Amino acid sequence: MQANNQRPMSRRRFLKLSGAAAAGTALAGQSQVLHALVKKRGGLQEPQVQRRFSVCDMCFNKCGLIARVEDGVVKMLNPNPKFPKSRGMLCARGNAGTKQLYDPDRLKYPLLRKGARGEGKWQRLSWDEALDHAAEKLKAIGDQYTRCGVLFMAGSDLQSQFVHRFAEVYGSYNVLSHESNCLLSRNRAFLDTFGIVPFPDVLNSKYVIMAGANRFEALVTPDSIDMVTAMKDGCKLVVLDPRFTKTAALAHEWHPIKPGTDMAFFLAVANVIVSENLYDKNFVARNTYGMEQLVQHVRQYPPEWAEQECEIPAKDIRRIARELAVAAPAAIVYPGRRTSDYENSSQIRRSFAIVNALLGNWDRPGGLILPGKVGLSSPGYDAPFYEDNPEERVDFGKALMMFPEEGSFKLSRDAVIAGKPYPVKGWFTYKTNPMQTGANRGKTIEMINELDFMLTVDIQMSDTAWMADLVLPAPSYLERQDPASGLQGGSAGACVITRDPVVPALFESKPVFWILKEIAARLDLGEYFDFTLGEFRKKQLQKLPAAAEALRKDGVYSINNKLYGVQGKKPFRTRSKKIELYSERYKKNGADPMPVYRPPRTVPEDRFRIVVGRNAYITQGSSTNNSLLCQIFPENSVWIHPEPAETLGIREGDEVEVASPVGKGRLKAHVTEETRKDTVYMASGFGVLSKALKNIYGKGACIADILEDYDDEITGNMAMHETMVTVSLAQS
Ligand SMILES: Nc1nc2c(c(=O)[nH]1)N[C@H]1C(S)=C(S)[C@@H](COP(=O)(O)OP(=O)(O)OC[C@H]3O[C@@H](n4cnc5c(=O)[nH]c(N)nc54)[C@H](O)[C@@H]3O)O[C@H]1N2
Ligand SMILES: Nc1nc2c(c(=O)[nH]1)N[C@H]1C(S)=C(S)[C@@H](COP(=O)(O)OP(=O)(O)OC[C@H]3O[C@@H](n4cnc5c(=O)[nH]c(N)nc54)[C@H](O)[C@@H]3O)O[C@H]1N2
Ligand code: SF4
Ligand SMILES: [Mo]
Repeated sequence: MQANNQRPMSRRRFLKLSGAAAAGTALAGQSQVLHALVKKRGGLQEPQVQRRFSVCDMCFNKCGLIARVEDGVVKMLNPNPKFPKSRGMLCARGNAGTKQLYDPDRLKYPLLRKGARGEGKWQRLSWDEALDHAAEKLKAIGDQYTRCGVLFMAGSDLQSQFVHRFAEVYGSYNVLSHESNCLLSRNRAFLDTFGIVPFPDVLNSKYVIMAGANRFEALVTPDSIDMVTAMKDGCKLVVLDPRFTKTAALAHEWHPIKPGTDMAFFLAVANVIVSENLYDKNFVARNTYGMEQLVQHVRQYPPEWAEQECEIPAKDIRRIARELAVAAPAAIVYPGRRTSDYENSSQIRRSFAIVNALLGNWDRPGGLILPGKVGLSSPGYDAPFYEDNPEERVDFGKALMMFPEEGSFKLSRDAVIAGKPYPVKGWFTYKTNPMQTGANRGKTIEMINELDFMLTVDIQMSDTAWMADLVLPAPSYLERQDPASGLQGGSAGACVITRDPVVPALFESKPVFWILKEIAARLDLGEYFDFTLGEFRKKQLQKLPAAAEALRKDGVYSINNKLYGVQGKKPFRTRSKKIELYSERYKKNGADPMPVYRPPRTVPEDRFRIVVGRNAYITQGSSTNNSLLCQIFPENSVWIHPEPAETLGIREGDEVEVASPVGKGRLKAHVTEETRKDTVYMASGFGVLSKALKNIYGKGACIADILEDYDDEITGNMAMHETMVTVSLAQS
C-alpha cells in the first residue's frame, strides 16, 4: 500500500537504522557531525549513560519520550510509559528524532540573503549583526507603513506563544498559526454546535465512523492507540475515504465515498435516525435547540437520495444509522482533524456534529467528552497602544465567521498581494513552512515578492527559509528549554508537559524566545521579555504545587479530572445555552443555520480531483529530508486507478505530469486500485526548491504547487481538495 515500490522495512531493520550503527552517505555525513562535536573517550571505557525525559516534537502530538544519552550523544529515543497520552508508543518519526538533531543539513548560523530570492546565495552573519538587522527592518516597516505592516506566523510549538506576545507588543494584530491550513472548520462546527470542541472517547466506544480521517497513518495520540484497543474489545470501525488507507485496511468496513459528499451521507444518517425514532429522546428534549427544524430539514435527505450523491448504497447508509443508534451513546461520528479540504467544510463537519447530538453521546463513556482543566497560570502583560494602526486585521471580514485570533493564511496572503486594505511588507515565520503547506505555492512566492523583509526561524533550510531575507537557526526539541504546556487527550485526560535540554544546543542555534527577547530589547520593548524561560515556567506552575516534582520524576504531570458527567446541568456555551442543531447565529452571519447539501464541483471527464493525505513517515510538508525517514519514503508518486491509467497509457513507475490551472509537477505514477477512478493523490513535502535539503532535492513533485487555493466560506480555512488536475505521460 506504500506509494512507492520499495522494500518494506521491518521494525528490526528500522530500529537498527535508527540506532548508532548507520549506513548510507547521508548517515556518514551525520557521524561526521557527531565526531566534530563530541570529544572521544579513550580506550575501551564503558560509555556514560544517562536517561533524560523529553517530549517528541516530530509532530504536534507531543508524545512522551526518554532519551538515552551516551557520552553526551543522543543514541536512542524510547517512549515514556508513564505518559498518559502516548503511553508506550513512539512512532517511526518519533524514533527518527535523533536524525533531526544530528542532521548535517541543519541550519548552523544566521544567514543573510545575498543573491536574488530563492537563488540560494547567503552571507554568514554574527548573531549581533543578524539581530541588529532584524530590529532595523522591523522598525523601518513600522515607521513607513504601520506596525500592522508586519505579519507574524508561528507553527505548533510551546514557544509559539512568544511570537504572539512579540507581535502584540510590537503592535501587529496580523498573526497566523498553522491552524487555518489545518482544522479550523472542524473547530468552528463543533464549537458552534456544542459550545466547546470535544475530544472523542475512542477507547470506550463501541462504534466509530471515521470520515476524512486516517488514524492509523495520520497519528493522533491517544486516538490512534485507543482505536486499536477498542477494536480488540469489540468496537466497530467504519471508514469513509476515497482512498484505501491503512485505516480503511484495518476497518470493519470501507466505503470509497465520492469526495466532497460526506454531508449527503450524514444528513441521510440523520434522516434515518429521526424518521425511525432512533434518537435519544430524553437527551435531545433536554439539551438541544432546533429539533423541530431539523426534523423538517432532514426529510429531504433520505438514503436513496444520498446514494446518488455519495455513491454509498442506501441500504448501507440505513444499516449504519441503525447500528450507530444501537451502540449509542458509546458511538461516535469522529470529529476529525485536518479539515482543510472543501469550501463548505464547516458545514460538512456541522453534519457530523449534529448526528453526534442525536446519538446523545455527549459527556458520556464512549462518546464525545469535554477537555479537562489543566490549571496552568498565564503570566500577563499590558501591550502598548499604537495610535496609527488600522482598525482590523488584514484578512478581516473576508469570511463569514473567521476566528479573530487565528485569521486565515489564504486570505491574509491575498491581502498582502493586493496591498489592500493596507500594505503588509514584513513577514516573520517561525516553525512553519507555508511554501510547502499552503496551497498554491506560486501565490506564496508572489506574496513574498511583495515584501521588504522576511525573517524565518527554522531548524533546516526549508522552502520557506529558502525564500527569506534573514534565516535564523533554531535548536531542536532535544536541545531546548521550553515553557510548560497542557495537553488534552480524550479518555487519557489532561496532563502538563515541558522540555529541558537533553543535550546542549549544537552550532550557533538559538531558541526563538531568545531571538525575540533580543530583538525586543533593540526596539525598546525589552520590558515585555524581562524574564528567563525558567522564571516564566515557574509562574505557569504556581497553582500546581505537585507539577514540578512530577515533571522531574516522571517526565509528565497527569491531572485526574473527572472524565464524564462534567457538563452536568451546566448550560452549553452557545447562544441558546443548548446544543444548536439550528443556529440563529449562522443565519445572522449569512450562513445556513442547518447544513444544506450542495453537490461538490463536478470532475470533468478528462480530469481528476486531487486530494491531500498523510502517511506514517512524513510530518505535513517538512520531515522528508530526515536521513532515516527518507530511506523509507524517498520520493512521492501520484496514485492513479488502473482503469483511467490504462486509457491514458500510464503504467506503474512511468514518469507523468500532473497539471492544474495554477501549477504542475513531474513524478512517478503509482497505478493502484487503492484510490477511486476519479481521484488522484500525492504525498506532501517533495519537489522542494531548497537545494540545501540534500536528501530530497530533485525528488518527486510538490503538491502545494499544483493545489488551487480555495477556502471554506465560513472560516477562511484553506480548502485543498477543490482542484481538478490532468495526468499525462511526461514528455522526455
Ligand atoms: N504520520 C503523520 N501523522 C500526523 C500528521 C502527519 O503529518 N503525519 N499530522 C498531524 C496533523 S497536523 C493532522 S491535522 C492530522 C490529520 O489527520 P487526518 O485528517 O486524519 O489525515 P489526512 O491524511 O490529512 O486526511 C484524511 C483522509 O481524508 C481523505 N479524504 C479526502 N477527501 C475526502 C472526502 O471528501 N471525504 C472523505 N470521507 N475522506 C476524504 C484522504 O484520502 C485522507 O486519507 O494528522 C496528524 N498526525
Ligand atoms: N500539501 C499539504 N499541505 C498541508 C498539509 C498536508 O498534508 N499537505 N497539512 C495541513 C495541516 S493539517 C497542517 S497542521 C499544516 C502544517 O503546516 P506547517 O506549520 O507548515 O508544518 P510543517 O510542514 O510541519 O512545518 C514545520 C516547519 O518547522 C520546522 N521545524 C521543525 N522543528 C523545528 C524546531 O524545533 N524549531 C524550529 N524553529 N523549526 C522547526 C520544519 O523544518 C518546517 O519548516 O499544513 C497544512 N497544509
Ligand atoms: S505521533 Fe510520532 S512524531 Fe508525533 S509526537 Fe508522537 S512519536 Fe512524535
Ligand atoms: Mo494539522
